[in-house]
Amino acid sequence: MKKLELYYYDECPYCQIVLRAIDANNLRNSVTLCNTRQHSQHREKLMKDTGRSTVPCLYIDGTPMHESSDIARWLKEYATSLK
Ligand SMILES: N[C@@H](CCC(=O)N[C@@H](CS)C(=O)NCC(=O)O)C(=O)O
Repeated sequence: MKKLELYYYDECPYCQIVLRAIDANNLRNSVTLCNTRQHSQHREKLMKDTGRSTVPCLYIDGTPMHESSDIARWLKEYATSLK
């Protein structure tokens, strides 16, 4: 199992795409949600690691991936590999 952490905030429509992909692929229990608006330490970590505060960002075993479409595609492939 990989360690998956999604940096996001609810008001971001691109984050909603990824949250829907998490639900559609039954991965809700596999992804830790890190809200960057509710917890400044998450935003600061994102800034430190990537140089920007852009969400969504999925950390896969500590490596950040941006772009909602790339993340949604990766989650679908990952979920398939778990079956
Ligand atoms: N092309 C990106 C767009 C992501 C994006 O524009 N996110 C906005 C929020 S909706 C953002 O993080 N803006 C900078 C910020 O809030 O600091 C994607 O599809 O993931």
